[in-house]
Amino acid sequence: MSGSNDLYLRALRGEKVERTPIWVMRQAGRYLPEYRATRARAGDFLTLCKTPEMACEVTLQPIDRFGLDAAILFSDILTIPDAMGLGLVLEEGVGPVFERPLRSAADIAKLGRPDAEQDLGYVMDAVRVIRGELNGRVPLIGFTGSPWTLASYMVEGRGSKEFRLIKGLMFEDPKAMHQLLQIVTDSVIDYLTAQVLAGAQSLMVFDTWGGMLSTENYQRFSLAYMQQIVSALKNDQRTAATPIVLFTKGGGQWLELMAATGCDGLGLDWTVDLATAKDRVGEQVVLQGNLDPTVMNTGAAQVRDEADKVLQAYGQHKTGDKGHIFNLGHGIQPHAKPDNMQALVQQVQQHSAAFHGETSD
Ligand code: 1CP
Repeated sequence: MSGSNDLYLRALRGEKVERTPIWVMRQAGRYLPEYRATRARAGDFLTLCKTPEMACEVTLQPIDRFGLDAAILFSDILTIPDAMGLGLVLEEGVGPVFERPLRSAADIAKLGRPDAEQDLGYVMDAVRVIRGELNGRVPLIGFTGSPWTLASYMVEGRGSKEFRLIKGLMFEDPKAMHQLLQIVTDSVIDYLTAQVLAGAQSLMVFDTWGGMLSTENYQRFSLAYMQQIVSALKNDQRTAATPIVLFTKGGGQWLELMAATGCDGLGLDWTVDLATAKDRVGEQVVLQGNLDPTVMNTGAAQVRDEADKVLQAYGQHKTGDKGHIFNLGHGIQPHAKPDNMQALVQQVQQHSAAFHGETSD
């Protein structure tokens, strides 16, 4: 594939487009043999993230192989806590672990705000190298974790199922919790701004764990800080034109609240009915999603059928609708078959034009 494809950016701006663009969360990852080969060459995951040429190589692998409509920076959400001194390591079979998790209000009080260009310069270097290599082929997405999601890892020290420590902090010492969320938010704003200045053309905020909260606490401890991020970026002329997408996994009941932040798009997980989501907020924001990622572990026929159902659920793009970007409802899993990704991309790229015809109504 050659030339320049800006379909994804046009769709994210709510413009009328000729077909539905597609990219896939975790599109560079362990399901791809070429990713595993580069990771083996790097030695470990963090070296891969911290070596811009290698991060660039794996970012481009799924673009070269499948012809997706956007590239996402290869990095991780945990780079910010790492830069704050928590000591990130990726333990084989466990996942990311912090050597020095936050265990007290005193630990939180000691945190400093990283300098995005200095302390996270390897991320900005990766963005610059990737933009150069892409050479306009497809747009590049930058990203961050949400403050609540980052704070969860910083306090728990690793992935969690019960969120005992972070919720303990939230209920027992809300002042320290807010202090932590504020310094993470300020750091995220600096980080996203630096990514845009380095060349990121859209931004995605992964609120992977916001859905673990009650509605009231979601608003106070997750959404309020994502609101600060959206407002800060929209009020800064350097970042105002860069579209921003919020994704709260498990956040289907809060779409109106999320859309009201002034973000450009919402990521939807697979539990959300796309047709209903379109009725609720489809004239305010672009909707991104939401095929169940486990379908990618089955057969190509199933992938094609389920992809059609997602396209049909959004249905015709009518005047006033902001539009749809195809994605999975969460990251593609290590057991996914690469051939299924090819089938998915082809199905969406070939079948979606029918939903973009002229209709007045
Ligand atoms: O090679 C390996 O073994 C590492 C696996 C891996 C990969 C491929 C990790 C560790 N991170 C990544 C890359 C990554 N992480 C990307 C790259 C770009 C792409 O999408 O292709 C992105 C956007 C992320 C974001 C990320 N990291 C999130 C938010 C999105 C989501 O999936 O909900 C989260 C929660 C993380 C933390 C993380 N990093 C890695 C793992 C295994 C985890 C999950 C840990 C857990 O909670 O159990």
